[in-house]
Amino acid sequence: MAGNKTLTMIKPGAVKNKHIGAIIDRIEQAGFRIVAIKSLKLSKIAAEEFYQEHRDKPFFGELVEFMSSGPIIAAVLYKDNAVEDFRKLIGSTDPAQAEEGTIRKDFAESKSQNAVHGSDSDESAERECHFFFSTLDYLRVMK
Ligand code: IDP
Ligand code: MG
Repeated sequence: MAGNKTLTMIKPGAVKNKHIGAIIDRIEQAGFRIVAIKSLKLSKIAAEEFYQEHRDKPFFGELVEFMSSGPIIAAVLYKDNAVEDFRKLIGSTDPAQAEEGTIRKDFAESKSQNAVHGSDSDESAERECHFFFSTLDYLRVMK
């Protein structure tokens, strides 16, 4: 059975461009409940740790630089089939390929600076939610 939570980040570019409110509105209007949320700035070490699965990719250095370049919003989102539904809402990694009406189509600047993160599986969602939050931060809403 599909899980009911996913982890999003509003990335530094979208925060800098003052898109936090518009992106959160899209997320809520799509039926997700924001059950934990915070603003923070990732250190380079933290960005490397979060994206460890990509450490051998050619874009890893650029990704870490960007994700640690300014404040982000991290949030746990709650909905049936959360991971898959949220990936649909944000669209393809590259905004040039993203479907009309998706968050990345409307707010991403480029493939690397693509406005938002969304977990890619229930296993990733579990790890990523615990990267930023404790179970205690959202347990009351999930049960
Ligand atoms: P995803 O965010 O859609 O799951 P991933 O393949 O997991 O995409 O890549 C993680 C992040 O790394 C992307 O969101 C994007 O910011 C960056 N990235 C991925 N592919 C490239 C690329 O080819 N060039 C530059 N940055 C990339
Ligand atoms: Mg990914």
